[in-house]
This record gives sequence, structure tokens and C-alpha cells, in this order.
Amino acid sequence: RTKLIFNTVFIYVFISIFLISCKKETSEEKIESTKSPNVVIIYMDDLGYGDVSFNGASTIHTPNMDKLANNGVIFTNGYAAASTCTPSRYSLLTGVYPWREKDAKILPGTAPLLIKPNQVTLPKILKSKGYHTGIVGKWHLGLGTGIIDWNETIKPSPNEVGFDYSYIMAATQDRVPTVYIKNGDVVGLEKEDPIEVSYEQNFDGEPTGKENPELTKMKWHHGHNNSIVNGIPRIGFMKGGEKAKWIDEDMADNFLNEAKNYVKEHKEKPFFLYYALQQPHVPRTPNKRFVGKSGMGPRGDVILEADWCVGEFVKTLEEQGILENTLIIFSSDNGPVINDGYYDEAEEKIGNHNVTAGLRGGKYSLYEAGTRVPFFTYWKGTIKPGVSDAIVSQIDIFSSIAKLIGSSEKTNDSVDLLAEFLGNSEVGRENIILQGSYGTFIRENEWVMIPKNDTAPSFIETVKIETGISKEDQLYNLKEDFGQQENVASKYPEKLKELKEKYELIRYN
Ligand code: NG6
Ligand code: CA
Repeated sequence: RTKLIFNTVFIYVFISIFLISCKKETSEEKIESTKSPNVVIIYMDDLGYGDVSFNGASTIHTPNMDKLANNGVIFTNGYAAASTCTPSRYSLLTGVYPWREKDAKILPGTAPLLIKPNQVTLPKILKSKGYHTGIVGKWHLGLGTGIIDWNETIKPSPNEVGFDYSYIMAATQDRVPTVYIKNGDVVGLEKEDPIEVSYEQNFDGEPTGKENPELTKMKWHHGHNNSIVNGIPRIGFMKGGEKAKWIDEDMADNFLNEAKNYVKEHKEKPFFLYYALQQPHVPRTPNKRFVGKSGMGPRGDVILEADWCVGEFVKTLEEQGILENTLIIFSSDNGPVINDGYYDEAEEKIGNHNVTAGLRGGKYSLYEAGTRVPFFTYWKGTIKPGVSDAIVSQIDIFSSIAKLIGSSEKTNDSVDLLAEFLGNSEVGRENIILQGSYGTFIRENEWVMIPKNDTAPSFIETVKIETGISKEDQLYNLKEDFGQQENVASKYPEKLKELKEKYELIRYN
């Protein structure tokens, strides 16, 4: 009898354990059974770590971003590859450190395409796994091979480096040409009114911000005094293409509609959408629905506008019934800047809002606020909500997505952090080399080491941002010193030496 009871209990326990182990399915295992999830990257332009309420801002409210972030994994140590746009975007799409590519620096609107047509890219690997791939929004990675005829189909464009569909602005909102380009063609261009673009000289008789300030509705503070479009003086000269010129105040709606349409048209097949919003980069031109809404002037208003766009976009995924089969990665290309070249009240109306949340520096900087950006992943029903302190970067999206879709592609620089992005691990990278406008530095665990530099400036007067450059080596312990206030290089010479060696090994090999 005892034996019988023993056997029954044993079988019962055995079956229970078996059932429990069957049920305990991690999100990674779940993917095995999910068929090719859609992948969406929502990418902001110049949005600071402190510009979102999911990172603690109480001076500005981003409810739509928060809703996703708080139901996904928020990364407190999430990095862009660089503290400016082009290098960050280059790394996001190639999984390669930007400092390996000498031309990965802020590009003019006429620059040739930085990504080589034979280079492996994130959209290419998705394409090879049957995904439809699209980009809507800011490109800023160059177009063509040198001299562009804007009146013909431009090649190569995003369509030659992995995107099946592209609807983009060539460079930035403050740079010419101020037109949308769809699959290589300028949208709305009329044959009788061809476009000419130059970054060297003006076209005869064309007004400029410098010579005709009376024609401008937004005043330039530094730079931004070339051709005037919609009353806004820009970087670079442009002539013609009147009907094709964008209306700045409609840009957010326009990109949003394109992104929504892309989703609706491609929901039947797995898709990858890179939705690259233009806010809050200059010129900040909120639609009239958002003017005055933040009380912080146009910079705050366009953040609210972008937040609304994110909400509307996600609503579309929901309405199309595909939200639960879509991984969303949200981040920003670089840190914040308050005055980036126009008088737009950003400084005057900032109030108590801290765009960096106390991190030192900003856009262009080697200090943390340059590259540490808002960063979260969201996947309804798959990712368990949480906050992760793991060091992750946008460079790692390449290898992580490759893993997700079963591609064997990887690069030396891009670390597979799929488990971290899905909230199943908090290990992250051990170290990373990050780029500023002047040079690079290493972050490893809680340490940051910025190598000394005798020639570059330590401060950019026009934007009032510290570059992070110093004639001394700098060492910071971010765990004890979030705001990088105390250089502990002389206090921990061994640590400094160790990090310098590691930095040089990665950087120069
Ligand atoms: C700078 C511009 C700045 C911005 C930046 C690019 C001047 C004086 N400043 O050169 O306004 O356009 O380039 O920003 O022209 S980024 O986010 O695309 O990298
Ligand atoms: Ca940017």
C-alpha cells in the first residue's frame, strides 16, 4: 500500500513538473512559434534623455510614448552610436561603428550615399528573410554618387541599399533640398520648374536669409542664412521646384500618413518599417494644432506633436490587428540641443525642463547626454514590462534583429542583444566606443574614459554645449557620479590605464 501511495504521489509530482515546465515559455521561445514578427524602428531626431516623461520628465508629458515604454523595456543605458545624426543612422542600418567610416559625419544635402550598394544592411537581411522593407522620414545618409540631378530618378537611394519603399527627406529639415523624395523621385516636381541645389553658391537673384531677413518668419541665430523656403532660412542654396517644396508645418502629418499607409498596405506580409520622425530638430515647426500646447515654445510643442504621431501610428497597428505581432524599437539619433541655430524661444521658454535629465553635455558632446538617449522596446504580449540598466546601443539592433529572424548575418561591432531587447537578460554590452563631434570615448560597465585631446575645442559657443574634450584624460564613475562632475583619473590610475588600453585596442585595430 505504501508503495502504491508513493507511486501515485510520484506520478502526480512528475506530471505537475512536466506541465509547469511546458507552460514556462520565455519570449524567445515564443518567437520560435510566432511567424516573422513585423519590426518597426521609431526614430526621433535630437530628442534628449530628459525630454520624455517615461524617463522622469515632469515638465513635459509624452503619454503615447510612455504607454509603450511602460509596457515594454525601458533602457536607462541605451546609446546612439554618436552624438550627431549621420553617424548614428549609419550604425543603426549597418551595425558598424561610425568611426570606421571616415565620411560618417553630418552630411550636406548633396553628399553621395554613404552606405555602399554592396554593403550588408539591416533592411537587406530582413529582405532576405521575406520581409517587405520601408523607410519613411529623415534619411541623412547621402544620395547618388556625387553630382545629383534632382529632376531625374536619384540612384542610389535607400532603394538600392535594402529598402523596397522609401519616402524621405534627403538630409535634415534645415537643409536643402526641402522636398520629399519617393523611391528616388522628387514628389510633386514639375518639368517646367526644375530644381537646382548647391552648397557652394547662391543662384542669381535668389533671396537668402543673410541678405533678406525681411522675408523670414523665423530668424537665424547661427548658420541657416542661405536660401529661404516658407519664410525659413536654410543651410544650402536651392532654386526652382516651387510645387514640390514641403510645408514644414505639415511634415509630421505627412510622414505619419505615409507610415500609416505603409502599414496598411503591407500588413499581410511581414514588414520592416523605419519610421524616422524629424522632431525636435530645427527648424521646429509644429502644426497649428500643437502651437502653444507645451508652454515651452516650438521645441516643446513639436515633442508633443511627435508624441501624438507615435500614438496615432500605434493605433493603426492596433486597428490593423497586428500590434501583437510587431516588435517596436524606439530611440533618438542623438542627444538634445536647445538653440541649434534659430531664434525659436527654446531657451527663453525652457523653464524648469531639463532636456538631459541631469546628464552632462548634449548633442555634439562626448559627455553622456550626447549619446545616451531615450530607448525602449515594446511588443505587446511578448515583452514583459521592465526597466533595464544593461548597456545597449543602436549598433546592436543589427545583430539582434538578425537573430530574431533567423539570419546568420553579424558584424564585429554589433552585439546580439536580442535577449536584452526582449527583456530576458540584463547583461548587455561590457563596453562600447561612442562618437562625438570631436573624437571618441569608451564606456565600460559604470566607467567612462575620454582620452585627452590638445587641439579640439572644449565648448561650442553657438549651441552652448560642452564637447567633452579636455587636455587631460578624463575618467568618470557613472554609478557614483551620474552628471560626470568629478574626473577621477588621478584617483584611479590603474583603472584609467586599463580603460585606455582597451579603448586603443578596439579603436585602432
Ligand atoms: C549643424 C547645424 C545644425 C544641425 C546639425 C545637424 C549649423 C550652424 N548647425 O551643422 O543646425 O542641422 O548640423 O544635426 O549649420 S543632425 O541632427 O542632423 O546631426
Ligand atoms: Ca539628430
